[in-house]
Amino acid sequence: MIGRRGFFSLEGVDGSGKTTQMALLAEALKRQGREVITVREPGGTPVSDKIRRLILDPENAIVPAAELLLFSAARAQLVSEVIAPALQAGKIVLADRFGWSTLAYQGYGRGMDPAPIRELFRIACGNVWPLHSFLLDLPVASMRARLETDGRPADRMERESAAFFHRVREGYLTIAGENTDRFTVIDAGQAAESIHGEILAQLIPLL
Ligand code: Z5A
Repeated sequence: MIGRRGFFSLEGVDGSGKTTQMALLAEALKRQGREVITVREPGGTPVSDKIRRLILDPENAIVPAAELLLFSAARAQLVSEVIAPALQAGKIVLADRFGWSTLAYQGYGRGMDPAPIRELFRIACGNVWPLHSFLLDLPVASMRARLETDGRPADRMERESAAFFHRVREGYLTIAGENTDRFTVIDAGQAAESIHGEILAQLIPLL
């Protein structure tokens, strides 16, 4: 997939600080006078938000193939309705997760074949893909500690085992290692301001 100018994603396990960093980054870029939109996956359109509720509801027993298709369906709507038009209009798009999450969670986490996953990217995203992604890397134990501090009830994905999240984390590191030209791996255990500084320093020259 060829990365699109102005399109960036944040990746990492839950609690790695993506939401925090998205807010800091969007704020910094807006202060520079740039037009920025932020999106979160799954979600971001009426249909994608409904799919999000379906996927994350702990009451739903969803088989891996259906999970993969649901994430892909939510992404297809988001790309078509929001991301592609924003890029077309010359805006910067910051995504809290994009397709790399599917490779990490459904591919490495669930053990699904990456070839059909990549085919779904083509169907759902066409030629829309982040130019560069920032992997906020955090050990699973730290992730769990942060989520416990947050105190909100765990959703269907967050109820997965520690072994699942170890596979996801290792999967992310493998993906980033295979795509060094389109990933920056950042130690997410640092203070939020330090992480923000690293992301900003890498991103600005890419604009
Ligand atoms: N998923 C999938 O399986 N396949 C896919 O294709 C896609 C997604 C797109 C979506 O969850 C779930 O769907 C997710 C992956 C899966 N599931 N899992 N498990 P979500 O959208 O509800 O949430 P999330 O993306 O996983 O992350 P999150 O819980 O919102 O966390 P975060 O955005 O990475 O972190 P945060 O909210 O910024 O921070 C978490 C806490 O840590 C909070 O208390 C902060 O104040 C604190 N924090 C943040 N930064 C720091 C630093 N630097 N130091 C200390 N504490 C910090």
